Amino acid sequence: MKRVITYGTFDLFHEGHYNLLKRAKALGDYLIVGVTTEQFDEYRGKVNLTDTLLQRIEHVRQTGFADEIIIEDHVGQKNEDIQRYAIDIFTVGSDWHGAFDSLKSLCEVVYIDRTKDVSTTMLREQNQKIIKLGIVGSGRIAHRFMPEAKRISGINIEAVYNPRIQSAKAFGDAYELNTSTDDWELFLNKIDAVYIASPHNTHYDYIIMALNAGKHVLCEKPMVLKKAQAEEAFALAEKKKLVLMEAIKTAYAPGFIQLLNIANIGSIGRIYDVEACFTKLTSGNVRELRAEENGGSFTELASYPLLAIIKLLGSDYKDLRFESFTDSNGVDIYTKAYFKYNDSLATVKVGLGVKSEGQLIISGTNGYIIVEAPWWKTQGFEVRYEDITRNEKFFYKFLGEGLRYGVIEFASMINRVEKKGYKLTAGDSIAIAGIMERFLDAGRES
Ligand code: C2G
Repeated sequence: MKRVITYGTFDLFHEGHYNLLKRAKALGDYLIVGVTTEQFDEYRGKVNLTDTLLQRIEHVRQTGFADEIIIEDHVGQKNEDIQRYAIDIFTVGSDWHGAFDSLKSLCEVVYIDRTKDVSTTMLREQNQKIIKLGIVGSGRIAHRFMPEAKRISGINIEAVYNPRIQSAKAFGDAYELNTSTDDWELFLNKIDAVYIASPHNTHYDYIIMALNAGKHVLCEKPMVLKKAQAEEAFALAEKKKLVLMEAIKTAYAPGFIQLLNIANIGSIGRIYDVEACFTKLTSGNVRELRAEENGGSFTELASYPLLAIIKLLGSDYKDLRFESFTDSNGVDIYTKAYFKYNDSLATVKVGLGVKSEGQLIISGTNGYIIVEAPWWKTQGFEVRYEDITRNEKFFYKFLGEGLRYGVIEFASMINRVEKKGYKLTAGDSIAIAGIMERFLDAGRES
């Protein structure tokens, strides 16, 4: 009996997949089909799947060609499966020609001719409207955004807007965008959604103008520096049935979401304390250090620690105070914020002129969770107990700069009827804006 194995995502199951399975089955007597998990596809750089794993498995099952269906969830698994299932032939479509030659030491490797003119990407484009995205601002963060956002299916970056036309043109040329402009109306006419990557003092006006023009908005952090502005912006988005999302990348990263899950199921008991630190050494005449642009370590960096605190403890704190050291321009270069809740404490530590260990520690009655620096790019964490033999480490993928996770969420929210997510809610962003406002007010009073 000849045993054959093949693998795939089989998203938006189509004729190409059907032909491949039919021909794979014809190569032998028994066919095993490995269907990839979303996590494994994300690891391979395939994001934005349409069908769930169970739907994809069901489509493979319905062809009647698979004698057995397995799940592929990690790199190197093919090597293991071929031995475990005593496979004679490994097969895959010719788009992979040569890619699996290393398996030839274990079994025969056959590349089956791919069916022409049909692919999941083509079908996705027919089914779903591609979101045309425009970028406001063409500075550092916009440059970091581009290589990440370009990988996301379902989104096409169309245009860049900057009131300084030279800067817009240089950016548009570098990334071959269709439109580079200093004309706001022209810019809006080309797009469905905007990513606001301009200095923070300009965010509010752009958000309101974009929402009023019917565009979805993804805005860099800190979204706004006043609670009332955040409330107004989210109310407007809701009224207009548009997505408004703050781009705090950590909130959308798989490792951070899993950290919240593990903390919230009581792994470490009741949470008594959250300590989060983020520092970055910056100098010179840069926006981050300019008083007139609301620079400083708190506005620049505290979004991340505040995210962790609000997600873990909520926003119903009873007391909040700040201690800062400022430079000669009155800009804070080192700040600590102390939160007191009814039954827990939290501390933020941020620095633009002071360097420290960028870790997150969540302390509970049974143990604590430590997320090593840089915790905001959550690649893993450890749950530690009094009895160290129970300690457990968790690892996750955090690809590139991690900006892609926010973009993926943004795209999928736009495609959802109910324009609401849970990873970073309007309430979370409003609470963060409220804390930023209190910090700036405290500075003015002192
Ligand atoms: N395929 C095909 N003809 C098409 C499209 C796809 O023959 N027009 C084949 C692919 O070559 C692959 C299978 O159908 O063998 C599944 O394709 P995908 O769902 O795109 O999965 P893929 O990313 O190719 O997974 O571990 C996963 C495997 O390595 C391949």
